[in-house]
Parts: sequence; structure tokens; C-alpha cells
Amino acid sequence: MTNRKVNVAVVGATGAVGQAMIQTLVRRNFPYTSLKLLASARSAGQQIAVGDQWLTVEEATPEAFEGIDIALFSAGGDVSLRLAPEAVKRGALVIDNTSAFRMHNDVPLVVPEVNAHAIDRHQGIIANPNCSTIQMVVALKPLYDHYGISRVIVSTYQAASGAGAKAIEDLLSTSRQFLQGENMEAHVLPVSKLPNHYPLGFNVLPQIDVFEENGFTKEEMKMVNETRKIFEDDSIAVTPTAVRVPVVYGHSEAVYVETKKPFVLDDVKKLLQQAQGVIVQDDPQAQLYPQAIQAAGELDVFVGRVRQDLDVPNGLSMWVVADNILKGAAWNAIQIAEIWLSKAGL
Ligand code: NAP
Ligand code: 12T
Repeated sequence: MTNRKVNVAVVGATGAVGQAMIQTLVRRNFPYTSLKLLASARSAGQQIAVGDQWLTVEEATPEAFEGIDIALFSAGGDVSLRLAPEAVKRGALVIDNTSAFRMHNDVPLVVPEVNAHAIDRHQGIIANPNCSTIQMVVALKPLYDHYGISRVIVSTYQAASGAGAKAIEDLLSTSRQFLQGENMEAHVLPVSKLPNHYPLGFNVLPQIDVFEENGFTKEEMKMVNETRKIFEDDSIAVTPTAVRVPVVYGHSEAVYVETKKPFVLDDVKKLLQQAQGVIVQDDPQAQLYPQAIQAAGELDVFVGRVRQDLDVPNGLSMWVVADNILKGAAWNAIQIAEIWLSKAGL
């Protein structure tokens, strides 16, 4: 251990992810010397509880990054594009939660359980993958290592919190309206910047992020491209359908995998039990399987319903659940920061 100071900034500190970052830094007893909370000018001056202290939110400007060692960004892609280079210029390591830099060649895309080695290649910015990708690749990792993976077909059941604090309010208010027999009025989901908003209360929306020309949504394409980048293997075929469901915290995924080599189901279960960051909850007789409301607040990825395909010998289905704001965003970012600190001997 050295006595070097570690000054941390959280950009987007008032948001759903930023708040979880603050709580996770406290929960992990992260060894920061100072913590700076940054957001837009709208929130400057606001007080936020950090453990038993109150800190004042400041406006995120280029100068705000003077003296910062680690900057955790989750204020949207535009803010990252504008300010992450400013933070790097001032000597900070940026861990970015937005999709702004994920596919850049000189930006490692890191899930510590899968490719912690990529951290070393950073040139100032490390990207955190999309929440849906993160929990899926943690569960795929032992299968990939032992059998190889040729294809993945995945349907997601994603919580409202993934789209931010206002989307949670959209879910709660439309649910309340439904229960009171009122007209449901949505303002944010599926995508706040698009003209049409649909209620999520008592509904299911097969759109997350904007559509691309190929008929897939941007969220779905993130799962395709990020999975390949993280495994450094462009041969993995990924067919995703990303769906928003009326859940506040916790994404669930039905994942179907085809392995290259044959497997024995009991071995797969053992490998998953031993896998880093995975908790197997799989006992059909006892009706034990992962559930979003139980994964909420937890750091691990929960896996259950593990079963062999009826027709394809190398086919396997499983149900994968994690807290999208923690493992899907804040915790994965802080885990990267912890590894970077320990590699730096701090
Ligand atoms: P949110 O609840 O809507 O919060 C947005 C945050 O960004 C707020 O703190 C907001 O500050 C801040 N912000 C907005 N405009 C800003 C500006 N011009 N300058 C500085 N700060 C600004 O959203 P969220 O759910 O926390 O998500 C934030 C971002 O994180 C998303 O846009 C996405 O890129 C990323 N994200 C990634 C994942 C993932 O899969 N890894 C998951 C969720 C989110 P004010 O309060 O001042 O407006
Ligand atoms: N549109 O960081 O709406 O790429 O759930 C994460 C979550 C983008 C991202 C969402 C999104 C990201 C969502």
C-alpha cells in the first residue's frame, strides 16, 4: 500500500445509476480520499447523503476534473462524449457507463469476471457494457471456456429502472392509474426522445432504445456487438429480443446457448456453481429459481432453470437475473475501479 490519494468523481450523481454508485462506494468501503458529485447545472447546490455525510452537487464542467483520479460517468452519452476527454486530459481514469465509447478500438469493454485482463489496455477510458450484456456474459463465461459457444438466442425482461429515474415514475404512475380505473398517461417509455410514449403499468413493451434499419433495436444490437467484443470472438451468433416489463429493479433473461463441444448437464451446473460472480438457484422440486425482486439490491448474477434442449444435443436453456443498476451498471464500474486500484498497488 502506498499513501497515494484517490480522488473520485461521480458524473450523473443525481440519477438512478449515480445514486447507486454513491451507495456502492460506501457499501464497499471504497478507499477514496475525496468524492466529488457532479450533475447538470439544474442540480448544482443540491445536497446528497453519502454514508453519514452530506455532499453538495456541483456542475460538471471540464475544470471540475482537476485533481480527479477516477471519474465514474453515468450522465448519458452526450455528456460522456463532451467531458470524458476533458477528464482524461486532466489525468483521470474514466469508467464510462454510457454507450458512447463501448465499441471504440482503444477502449476496453470490461466485465471483471470475464475479461479483467483488458483493463490493462486502457488509454484513459474503460467502458462498462450495457446492463443486459453484462449479466448474460457472466453466465456464459464458464460455458464459453469449457465448451465454446456457437450461438445464443436471448429474450430479455428488463426493468424500468434501466431507463432512468423518470422511467420508474412512468411505471409507478401508470400502474396507479390502472388500479384506480383512470386513463394511463405515459411520458417517458419506451424511449423518452421519441414521439410515442406507452404505459408500462400492466403492459409489456418490445422496444428498448431506438430501432435500427435491420429491424433490431439499438439495445439488441448492443447485446450482439458487446458480447463479441468482450469474448474477443466475432464468431458468436447472438439473436436478441429486448423487452421492457413492469418491474422496477432487476433484469431477467431467457438465454438459449448452443455450445461447440458436447456437455453433460450436471457438469454445466457444477461449472456455474463455481463461476465467479454467479449464484445458482436451481431446484425445480422446491420451486427455486431466480426472481427479479430477490436479485434487487444484490451484486451477483443469479442463474436457474438450467436444462438441456429437447432436440439440439448441444443446446442449453437457462434463466439469468441480476440487479440491472448494480451488476448491470454501478457495481460493475466500481469493481473495475477496485481492480485498477489493486493493480496500481493502491
Ligand atoms: P437518470 O436517472 O435519468 O439520471 C441522469 C443523470 O445525468 C442525472 O444525474 C442528471 O443530472 C445527469 N445529467 C443529465 N444531463 C446532464 C448534463 N448536461 N451535464 C451533467 N449531468 C447531466 O439516468 P440513469 O438511469 O442514471 O442513467 C444515466 C446514463 O447512464 C444513461 O443515459 C446511460 O447512458 C447510462 N446507463 C448505463 C447502463 C448500463 O447498461 N450500463 C444502465 C443505465 C444507464 P440532473 O439531475 O442535473 O439532470
Ligand atoms: N436505453 O447504457 O433504456 O446503453 O434500459 C442502458 C439502458 C441504454 C446503455 C435502457 C438504454 C443503456 C437503457
